[in-house]
Amino acid sequence: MKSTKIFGIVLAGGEGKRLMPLTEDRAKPAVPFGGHYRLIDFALSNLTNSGLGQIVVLTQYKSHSLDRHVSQTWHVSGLLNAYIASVPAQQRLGKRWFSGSADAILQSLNLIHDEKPDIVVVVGADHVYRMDFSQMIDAHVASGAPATVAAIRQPIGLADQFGVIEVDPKAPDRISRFLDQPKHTTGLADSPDEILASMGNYVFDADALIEAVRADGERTDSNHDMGGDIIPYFVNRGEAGVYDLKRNEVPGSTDRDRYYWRDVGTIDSFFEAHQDLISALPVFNLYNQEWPIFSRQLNSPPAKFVRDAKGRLGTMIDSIVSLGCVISGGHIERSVLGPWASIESGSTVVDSIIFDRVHLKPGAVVQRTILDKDVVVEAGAAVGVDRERDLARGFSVTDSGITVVAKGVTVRP
Ligand code: ADQ
Repeated sequence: MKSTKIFGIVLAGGEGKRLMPLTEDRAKPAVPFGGHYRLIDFALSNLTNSGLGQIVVLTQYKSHSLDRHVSQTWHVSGLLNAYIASVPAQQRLGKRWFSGSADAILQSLNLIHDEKPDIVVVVGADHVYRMDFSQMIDAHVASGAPATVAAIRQPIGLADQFGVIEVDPKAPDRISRFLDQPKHTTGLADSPDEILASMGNYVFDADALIEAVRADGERTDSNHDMGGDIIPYFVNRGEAGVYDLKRNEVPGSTDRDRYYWRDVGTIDSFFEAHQDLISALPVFNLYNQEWPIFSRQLNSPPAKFVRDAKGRLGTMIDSIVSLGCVISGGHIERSVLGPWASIESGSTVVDSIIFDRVHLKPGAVVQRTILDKDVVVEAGAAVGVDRERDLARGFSVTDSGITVVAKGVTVRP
């Protein structure tokens, strides 16, 4: 019997405007997350743990650090023709960039033709979750639908951020209506405060996907988006199935994180997803060894907590600290530190997220703040404690009071 051949496409070309300034210099899937990960590691870990061997990452916007991360971290064995390849926009259909995620696939059809898969799995690159795609593929094949959309229940107040799925109660596995980021919608029959949201992950019969993106490419009234145009195309033909994440059993998951999925598209949701990592009983468990989240291997010494010259302790509680950090007489609380942070005497980091190589000089204070790579906080300087002052210094501050300091900036007293 011929085995089913599966090809994975990761859509990684989004700009991530709402994550500014973290996306000023990098594509959203390359934004650091949880210490030494990057957002794309979640999608790629899920796909590889699900057994996919041939995966392309379609990039476009400020893709340099993303390309470098994919090539340095995700080099898989060439045996059995397994690969994860980052593919930049190549202008194969004329001198234009991708106009949307469906156009990215249309312009990359040569990659599908090369492999001749039966099934194509298409996923976004900016969510934090665990999912076994092999189970979704089995459900897709069993349903007979040419397209299947992964879905999760979300609060109705967030409906305008998602593709919202409606099903006919008589055929609950088929999508009857799909509304892309609707302003108004009604809740689920069994739960009026919730909607069924598309996770932006899809399984297609390869020939049906090819036909759909080609037909979409001919249209002048399309934005050429997967969620906005391709999924409605299948729904209008009665050919779109839905797969609720609730059906997915990921090895090693607990009841707490079995149904965990976060779109980290805004600074607030990015911040909250970090809080989900660091409690004693984490809402999202990075330590599940049966379904590892892979990332780059740092060539670095371990983290170190030491007394400073005056005997003040270097301490940390409810936090994650990456390799290469040195905490000398400083205190870290409810925070996530990326690699090679240097936290000097008497400085404190509370409720914050710190990216690679940040340096806090003696007596610095960081609260409810995200510090991008290579930020230096000068001795005695404070950030995240006075909103007006942070705004006056050119930092971003969200409505909920999270300050973000861009890459390489020096914070002065
Ligand atoms: P959005 O995330 O708003 O909604 P979109 O901006 O198309 O949709 O991004 C989807 C993925 O495609 C992201 O990973 C992004 O990086 C990538 N992408 C965007 N433009 C691209 C381009 N030109 N080239 C390559 N890649 C590109 C989607 C779905 C919704 C669903 C939410 C879940 O459209 O239906 O509810 O995800 O968060």
